[in-house]
Amino acid sequence: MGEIKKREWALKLAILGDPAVGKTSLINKYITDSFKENYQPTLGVNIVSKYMRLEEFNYKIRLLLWDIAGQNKYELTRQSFFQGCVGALLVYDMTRYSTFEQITIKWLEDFKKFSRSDGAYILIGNKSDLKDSIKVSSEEGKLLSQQINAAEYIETSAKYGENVEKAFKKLVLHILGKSKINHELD
Ligand code: G3D
Ligand code: MG
Repeated sequence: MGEIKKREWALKLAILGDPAVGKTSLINKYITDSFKENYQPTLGVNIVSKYMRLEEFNYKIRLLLWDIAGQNKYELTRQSFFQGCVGALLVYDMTRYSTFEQITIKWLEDFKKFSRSDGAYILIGNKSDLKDSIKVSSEEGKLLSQQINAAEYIETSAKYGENVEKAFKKLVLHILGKSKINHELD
């Protein structure tokens, strides 16, 4: 093939985690660089899209970010929620231990059961800015990420934007690294 064509690649990503861990805040911060103070539980499933520029690739990458909903609605739509999903951010709240435990009990389990077997996932400890209320240590986070074979462990603050862009970029790079696209680009 002679000419180099710019092609578009769409990646469907799931943002998973217990209620109020900061899933919607992470997405909002990433998409619009804004942080809403008022908590509005997501109803149903929210899908937002954003183009990502990666110098390394001659592809235009369009991210489709699937954000869960109230638990019950999600149970009903689980199948379509995960269909075609190639990666996930597994998010817990560093100030609430139960949300950390639910990563293995529920979210990773769901992702493995319902999405592609070669999907990549990153473990996210969110609310890193709430230094005085942290209940899950960085060591525990790192250890869990190794135990569950997560591609990375990243601590974020959706409130201040710390590591938010990095988290999405790392996830995409891991997905691209795992997929056939690398060979096509050679
Ligand atoms: P969810 O989509 O996972 O359910 P939300 O969670 O994004 O709606 O966030 C739930 C609450 O946590 C919101 O607070 C939100 O402002 C807060 N939050 C999210 N991320 C962070 C963070 O990084 N740091 C801090 N300090 N707070 C965060 P409220 O008070 O509105 O319920
Ligand atoms: Mg939400």
